[in-house]
Amino acid sequence: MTTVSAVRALQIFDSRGNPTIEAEVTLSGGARGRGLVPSGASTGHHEALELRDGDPQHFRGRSVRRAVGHVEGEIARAIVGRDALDQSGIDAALIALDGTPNKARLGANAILSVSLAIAAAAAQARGLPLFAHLGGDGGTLLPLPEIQIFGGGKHASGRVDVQDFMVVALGAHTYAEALEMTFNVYQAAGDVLRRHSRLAGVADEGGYWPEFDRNEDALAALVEAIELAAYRPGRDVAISLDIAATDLFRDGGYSFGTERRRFSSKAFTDLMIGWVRNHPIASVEDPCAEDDWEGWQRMHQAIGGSCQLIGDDHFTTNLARIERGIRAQTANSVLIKLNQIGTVTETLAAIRRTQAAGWLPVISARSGETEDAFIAHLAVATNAGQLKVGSFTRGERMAKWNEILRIERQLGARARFVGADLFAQAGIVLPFR
Ligand code: 2PG
Ligand code: MG
Repeated sequence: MTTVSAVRALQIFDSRGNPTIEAEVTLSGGARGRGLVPSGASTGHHEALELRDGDPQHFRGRSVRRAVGHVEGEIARAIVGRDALDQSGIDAALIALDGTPNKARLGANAILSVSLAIAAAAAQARGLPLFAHLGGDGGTLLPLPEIQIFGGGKHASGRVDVQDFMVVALGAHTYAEALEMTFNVYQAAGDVLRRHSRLAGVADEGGYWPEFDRNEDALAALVEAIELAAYRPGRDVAISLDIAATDLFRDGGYSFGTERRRFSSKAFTDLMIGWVRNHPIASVEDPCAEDDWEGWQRMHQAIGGSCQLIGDDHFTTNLARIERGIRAQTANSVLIKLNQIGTVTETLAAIRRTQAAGWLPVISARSGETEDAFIAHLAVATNAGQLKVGSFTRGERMAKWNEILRIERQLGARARFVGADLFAQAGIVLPFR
């Protein structure tokens, strides 16, 4: 009943309109599952390879016909006849079939589409929602949302240098309350930008695209929005930043293009440490470039006990890099993105290792997303505790926030929400709480 009988693939389009891949797996009992693959813009160099055709005549080189061909050819031949309940066996077979360390031959997008589709088909065959299939009875924790209010960096033509200005509703007692608080701040932030004539548009993940001359002006505007929504900055609603500093790093130093400022690694970490100390910031992601290990250690020493410090490009959901970070104490949290590593099994291993170290996993979408809500299920299945999906607008973002509401209803009395207590559980004492 759960034997893979067919594997198909399709070139579809992501939230930026770029081609991406969808796989569909059919099982012998008739169950079906789909896997839709997202795509990043501010990508880390250690990510698994996203295979694109590179033909300038089609979609500016971005089509994924070869990846589709790999799924329907080699990959289908390798997994038809296998048991879809054996996710780790199938994922291991896909990794071995590819044969490269970064899935460069078949493409991590091709491999992930199938890995996701296998999980979805197996869940359907078992008659279980995806989170219950992936997490068993133990996955019951609803995530604290990290939601983007302003978008910058590569997602908004670099108009502000910092990529994501987000909020976390620390004062929320339920998931639904966290959404309502975020809605209020998002709406207020629009009012603030319009009032200051700083609204330039909407960035890739649905956050406002602000036109500021200094990055810290955006921080100030966000605090103003929190207050306008009648919340206490820090206590009720805190700030979460993704600096995406790999994109700011060139020739051994960091630069803020909008401010025409350049920094040594030491000067940039000092600036980041100052921001965290002087603003109600609960979480900061990639404040250092991916391989600036010393900068990361300096950051961790200075703020690791009082702020969530997330590695995204720094770790790329890669177990070896996470292990090295745990040994070197460079962070206290790992951003988890399925397509950085390329299979469900490796993603689950990265989450488990993060949790075993007493660190916090944050399950994340990409800037180029699809309508699929797999990551909402992944967050609950693994009790990750946090979910980052971009803003509180646009279908591809809302699909994930809404899916958590459905999961909450399915879980009924078993659903848990611990909200801001997560940080204390990981030994992070937010000074303003
Ligand atoms: C990130 C993500 C989401 P991208 O950097 O965390 O904001 O962006 O998918 O472009 O890497
Ligand atoms: Mg990031």
